[in-house]
Amino acid sequence: MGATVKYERRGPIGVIRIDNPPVNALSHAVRSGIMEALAIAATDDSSAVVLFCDGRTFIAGADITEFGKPPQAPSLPDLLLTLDKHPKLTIAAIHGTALGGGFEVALTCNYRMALATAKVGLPEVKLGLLPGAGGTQRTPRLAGIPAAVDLITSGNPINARSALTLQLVDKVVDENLIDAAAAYAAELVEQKAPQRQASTLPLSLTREDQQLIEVAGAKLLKKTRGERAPQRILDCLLTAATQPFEEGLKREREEFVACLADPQSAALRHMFFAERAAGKIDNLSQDGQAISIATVGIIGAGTMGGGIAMCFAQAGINVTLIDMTDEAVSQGLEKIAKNWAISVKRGRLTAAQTDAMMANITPSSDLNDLAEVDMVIEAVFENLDVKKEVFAKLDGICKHGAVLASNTSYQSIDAIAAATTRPESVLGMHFFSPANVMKLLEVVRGAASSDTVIATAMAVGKKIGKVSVLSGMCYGFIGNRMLRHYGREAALCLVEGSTPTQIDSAMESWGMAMGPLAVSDLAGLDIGYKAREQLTAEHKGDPASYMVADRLVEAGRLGQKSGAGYYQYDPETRQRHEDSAVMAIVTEVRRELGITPRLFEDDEIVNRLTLALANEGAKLLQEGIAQRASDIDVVYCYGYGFPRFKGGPMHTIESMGLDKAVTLLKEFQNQLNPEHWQIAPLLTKLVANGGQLADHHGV
Ligand code: 3H9
Repeated sequence: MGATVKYERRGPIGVIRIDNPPVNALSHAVRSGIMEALAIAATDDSSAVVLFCDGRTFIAGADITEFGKPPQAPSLPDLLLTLDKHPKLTIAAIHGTALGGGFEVALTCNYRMALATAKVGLPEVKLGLLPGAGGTQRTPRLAGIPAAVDLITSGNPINARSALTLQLVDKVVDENLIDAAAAYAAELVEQKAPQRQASTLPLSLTREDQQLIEVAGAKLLKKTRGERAPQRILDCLLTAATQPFEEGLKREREEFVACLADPQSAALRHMFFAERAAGKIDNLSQDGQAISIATVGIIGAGTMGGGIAMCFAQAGINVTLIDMTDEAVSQGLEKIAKNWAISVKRGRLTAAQTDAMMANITPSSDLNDLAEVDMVIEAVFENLDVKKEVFAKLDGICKHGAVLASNTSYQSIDAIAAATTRPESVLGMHFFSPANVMKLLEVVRGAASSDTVIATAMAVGKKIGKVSVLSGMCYGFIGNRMLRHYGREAALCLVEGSTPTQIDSAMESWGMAMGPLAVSDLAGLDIGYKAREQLTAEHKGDPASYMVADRLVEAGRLGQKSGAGYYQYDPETRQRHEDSAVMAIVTEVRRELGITPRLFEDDEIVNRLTLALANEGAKLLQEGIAQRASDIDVVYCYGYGFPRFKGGPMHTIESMGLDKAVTLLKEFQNQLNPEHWQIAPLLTKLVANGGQLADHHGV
């Protein structure tokens, strides 16, 4: 039967035991092994069969690495057909996470027992897929349409007790799962319990269910911004409620195959592996072991420092939150309390939980209180001299071995480290605003940063729920360095003839969470303005790319906070509206620059903005600033609202074809400012060699 599946006996009960680390995915070997074991159990003298997994979890789904490869029999649907019609009573014994195809195996068994700590779910939608082995047909038959809509369109797992309430699980135990499952099987045999098949349970469509599906469809359309899998799931659920089981299975199969062939699923599967790869650091030396972090000092109790403090306190790590004065730090604490109170109001946290989290934060206005902390994160004003001063002080205060991190967005980690006598302990930890919400953390390696501090920052990032990406040192690190090129092209499209509405709508229809000019308004146009004031003319770049923004600020239009920026904002709803005053400024700038406005196609806007990002991304990869192309995709999807179903800027050009991307870049180079469109040599090299970005390692 192979190494991954064994069939054994516990007295009268047959046990199919799966052992395919790390997550018991349903690889070809596992499917074949279960098929063989079912055949033996069908003819031996066992009275019932228990399906059980070794290791940390029940089956966590189909083997995602097999998607896109030639199919190998038995397929999961064929295996489940055999399981459904098995002559013996079948029981799934669930621990860890029964997900996707794994949960579909369990749903096909006659009964399900779970450990209280287990979770079950159908997360396929997060991979641009739908449950393709009966999940959309069996779930509503067991739990009803409303629960099935929720479970399958959200993809979020539920715990064992909720699954029990929904009748997706029949029994929950606290310990000794395999013993309890064998005893449960014996008891069911003793009671002559029927071989209950979810496939034979009745289901009909009530008016309420129909309405619910319609409302869910409309909501999802808005929320998922063009993702196709959620709508396909609703279609399958509708079929489940209106057609016989076999018809439903047929429909589900068709929709699953369509999803699998859809580029959205390829992008989402790329992101699944990209997120996991991002946490791995290439070439880490032997001594690069993460140290344990129990206490953290955060300097700066403003929006950023406060948000970072929340992340640590939520993860149960003690925080000393510092600001210049007691008053400033209490204001920071008040804001944190307010944010958590909103979460309590929305039912996401309990008051007891927020009390405990608040108790993890100790306020202080004395840097000396950081003498014993394991890690310090500085989040003060974005000014190199101020940061250097803080680090010089920390050098005299903090214990040996403490990790000293700066939350800078742009400043040189090397210059900051040079202010201390221990540059090996210094690195960048760049959080994104609002830090308690945004999942991205850029871990920035300075020239002297030790492998230990890098490994520690990556590990602590995971602990506080961030997706951490390693970046080398350059101005703006990975994300903001690329963003300059994206922002430049948005501004240039505007002066060349487009409008704020066309630019933002083009990018939003393509899938961005928010268009670039609306994002600038949200962040505050004064921020870029002040940053430019500190730059030389050369660093500021092409004046055409910031003249409109400068004039908006000078006219008092700072963005949403002043009620107007690239748009006029409704004070009540914050809805944006076009404003003729903005177009008057744009017209004036066009005249000064001698530009005759031309008509824009949305495609040009999308191509210019995404290729500007990807071209700079390729340069970062070539310079070794990013470890791998997929890390850049993680940065963009988690830090900049890039749609996951497009897979990030690097996946976007990889999937359009690097040759086509280079052809477009050459066109831009010929038609637009060639200085802006210097093609990354890595891209031309890969096109010449027929190579892929995914194969190139930046370090
Ligand atoms: C499906 O089932 C379709 C069916 O309906 C229909 C079929 C016809 N396959 O996340 P971790 C790897 S679609 C292959 O770090 P954790 C993962 O890449 C599937 N590999 O651990 C990583 O590898 P590495 C529906 C997989 O403890 C390692 O395992 N199921 C799979 O934080 C550890 O993973 C899902 O979408 C897989 N299915 O979390 C569940 N899963 O060490 C996807 C994991 O080389 N999985 N790997 O980087 C998960 O959500 C999490 O992995 C899980 C564990 C919660 C299980």
